[in-house]
Amino acid sequence: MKHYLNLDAIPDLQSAIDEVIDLKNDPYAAEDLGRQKTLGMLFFNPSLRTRLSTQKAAQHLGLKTMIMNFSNEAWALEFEDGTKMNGLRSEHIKEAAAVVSQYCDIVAIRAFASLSNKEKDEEEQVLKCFARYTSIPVINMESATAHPLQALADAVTIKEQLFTKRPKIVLTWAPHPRALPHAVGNSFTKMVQKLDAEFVITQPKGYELNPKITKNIPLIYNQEKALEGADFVYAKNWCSYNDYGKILRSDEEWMITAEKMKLTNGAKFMHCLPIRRNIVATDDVLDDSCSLVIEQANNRTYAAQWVLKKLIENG
Ligand code: AN0
Ligand code: CP
Repeated sequence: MKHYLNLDAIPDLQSAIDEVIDLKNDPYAAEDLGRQKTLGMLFFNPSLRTRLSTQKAAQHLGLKTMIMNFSNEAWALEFEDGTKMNGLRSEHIKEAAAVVSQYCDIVAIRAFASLSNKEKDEEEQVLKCFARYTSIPVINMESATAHPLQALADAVTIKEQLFTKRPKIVLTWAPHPRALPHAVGNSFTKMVQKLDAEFVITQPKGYELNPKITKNIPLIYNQEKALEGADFVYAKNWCSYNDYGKILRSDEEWMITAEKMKLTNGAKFMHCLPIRRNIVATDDVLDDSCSLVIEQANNRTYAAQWVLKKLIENG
């Protein structure tokens, strides 16, 4: 594994899940592995879980961390080639990436979708430019189109429920007042396709995800029908992909409630967090023992630790 830019970097998801669980059972087992090495973490957007869990993962491996917020601390970066830099952007990615490579042994980057320009977002300019101009491994901490650390943690959380039968997993769109990216939905969808599970997506018309990612997956526009017999309900909002970046509707009918959970096979409730209570899901769902959201966040540490360990071992 050279970089961790998306789930394709994982050679075998089942073994990765097992190895993440091993790390969770003995987090400090490889405490010397990262000694005298530094992880740089660059944020172009806010974070709670990704920042703290990745830092915690680094601590377990004896890695030092350096953190920088590009939204308010660093120089604004230029990513285009050959531009005359007479605007607001003070530094080019070519220098910035080369400099970061000198201070750090691994660099992790969070750079969300703009949601205003689909082509640009799909180019993954920030992540790809770092991968191109650094000489060190790059980790995706949520880019324009993918959140592979979240998806690996979610895979582990599902595995921990020890299902003896093939589970039914439902990814359901849920309302949100702001336009949110597709990254979590994309990576969750890609990940579940590698599990032995029945998988269904449910959403209102107009909220279809990128068809290249959802091809062959049953899409049911009736949420209550989709929830029938579910073992896992994964809720997430995303904005329109076809009418890129738009909120088409925000009706409460799609919120996950305790009533709706009764349609399932006693399903576990999952969400990547942060979640807006009584918008995406009601208090009685989040406060019920069916909710796995806190354990999902816990597993972020060991998913990140697995990625860091692989990159150090290979490097
Ligand atoms: C982000 C998103 O939906 O991609 C981050 C989730 C991990 N969520 C928000 O911006 C609320
Ligand atoms: N789930 C997740 O990535 O959370 P943060 O945005 O708080 O990092």
